[in-house]
Amino acid sequence: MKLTLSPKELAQAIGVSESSLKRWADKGVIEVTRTAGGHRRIPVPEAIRFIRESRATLVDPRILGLSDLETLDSEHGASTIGDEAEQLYRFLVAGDAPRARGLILSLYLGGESVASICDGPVREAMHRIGELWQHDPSGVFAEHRATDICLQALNQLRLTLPAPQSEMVAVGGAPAGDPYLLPSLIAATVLAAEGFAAVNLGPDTPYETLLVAAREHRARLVWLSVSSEVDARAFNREVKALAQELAGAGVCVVVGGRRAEQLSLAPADNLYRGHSMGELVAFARGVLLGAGRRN
Ligand code: B12
Repeated sequence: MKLTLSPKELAQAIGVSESSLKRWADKGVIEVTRTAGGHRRIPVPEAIRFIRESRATLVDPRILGLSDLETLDSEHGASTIGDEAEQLYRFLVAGDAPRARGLILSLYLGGESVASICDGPVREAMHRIGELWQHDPSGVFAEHRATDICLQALNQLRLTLPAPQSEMVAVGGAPAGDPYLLPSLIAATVLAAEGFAAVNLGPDTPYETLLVAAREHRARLVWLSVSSEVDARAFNREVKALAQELAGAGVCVVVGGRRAEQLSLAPADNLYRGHSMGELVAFARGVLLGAGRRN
């Protein structure tokens, strides 16, 4: 993917004149950087922000390096609200990675938040895939393949997000023994979209490792995504200890995931449970607001 675009390239990508584009840049509607020779350059994440917010139509996605979008024609794109989960499910079951990635990207460019894409179509499609085969050998194959395609799509989104503006770091992962890759990557992407520098330690992360990483990065938020069966008592003890260790530094610990729904959490001032990525966004905004007030 390209790092920056000239005004002419972005103009061509969204089907407007170069002069309009330069005018918007000079009015500050689009933020530009300048080359050593004084020419305007638009960072790709800024171009994507502009496309999302202005609801511009991307007539030539290849210019931005987003060729997956070209795989979606009117037959394959999601045409009605509520259609997306069904479409994504079909692409994932068929192993059609370019269309699945293209669909997720097109929802994002159309203005949907990362959280709503993941709480909606991604969650629904993956849940359906889990139910369909109930883990017979072909089901496990389909689950692995669908997981990999979603990881590609999420990583692609992550690369289009603006660099974090603040010193706010979030660290997280799934507990030791938990192999699930997707929920923690989703949490990282959602937090990155909120402006955090998100450090995803991924599956199978011991509590001590989370603690070390949170301290090393001076994290303000720690997420824990629990999908696998855990020993409820040990979990409670460990998570409470983690929250207590981090309380002094003002770190907020947010626990969520399929299994977390079934676990009771020991009360602690800085320990929260979230049920969705939408709720994680709400916690993240609270942490950002609190930090703003302190600074
Ligand atoms: C992919 C998959 C696998 C893959 C995982 C690949 C990988 N490396 O990631 C593999 C093949 C390894 C696997 C293995 C198993 N699986 Co499996 N798997 C799935 C599947 C299809 C998708 C999981 C997923 O990625 N979901 C997508 C995410 C986006 O959804 P989510 O986890 O619900 O997350 C949402 C919320 O929970 C929340 N959230 C998540 N994390 C966080 C964190 C925070 C902080 C917050 C606030 C919110 C939050 O937001 C997310 C978005 O809305 C599910 C189906 C399902 N219902 O999810 C079955 C499923 C979870 N698996 C199941 C089973 C039975 C197993 C196995 C036991 C099979 C076996 N016999 O070996 C093993 C157990 C592995 C283990 N050690 O735990 C069952 C569990 C049933 C149950 N009793 O709970 C399910 C539900 C399938 C089914 N319908 O039977 N699985």
